[in-house]
Amino acid sequence: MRRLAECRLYGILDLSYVSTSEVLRAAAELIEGGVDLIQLRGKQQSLEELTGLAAALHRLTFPSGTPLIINDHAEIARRVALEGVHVGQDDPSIAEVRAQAGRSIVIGKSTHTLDQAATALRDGADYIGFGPLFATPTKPDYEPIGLADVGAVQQIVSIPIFCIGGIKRENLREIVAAGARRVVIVSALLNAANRAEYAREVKSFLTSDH
Ligand code: 3NM
Repeated sequence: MRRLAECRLYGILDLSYVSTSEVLRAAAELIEGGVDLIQLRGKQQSLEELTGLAAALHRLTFPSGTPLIINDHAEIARRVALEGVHVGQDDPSIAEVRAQAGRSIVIGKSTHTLDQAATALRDGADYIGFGPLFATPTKPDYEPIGLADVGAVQQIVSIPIFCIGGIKRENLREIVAAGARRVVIVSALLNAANRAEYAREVKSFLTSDH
């Protein structure tokens, strides 16, 4: 299984962009394009439906060595042998998620300020999301934080930091120039005409010298 430290491009299978019947195909395309880490995110689906999807996805991600993370539901980590759980600021604490999963898993936390990033590190997160850098249709009610703290967060947090929010091929250069090493891309990747090619280009940019 790929270690978090090696992960640079994180793709989220957000069920508001891919239908449940398309999600396995989308996952295969992301894996083909070299996405390092995959999350399943479904805000409208039931626990039962997400459990079934997570199990099917895991049969695809596991052999490829790609960690599979479930958004929000530690309960699903009890039922399916996926690799981790991602939680937001209003969700149960990292300690509660670890206890609920009942086994060793990766836990990621969404953070939106330097203070929240430092707190997530102290609380035992394995990685953080940091954003939204730009306005995003995926979380339209979130105020973008811009690039000002992208360099600073790398100085205060020793775990992997995945910048998120409005990231696409066109603005990758400025994000990397601001100090980002890792990114999450949701809509730009899922809406791409060729997802594997899109992922490959982003990954190649992230892993080349600048
Ligand atoms: N979390 P897109 S921003 C799911 O800042 C999510 O915590 C965010 O989607 C955060 O790549 C975001 O389509 C949406 O902008 C990212």
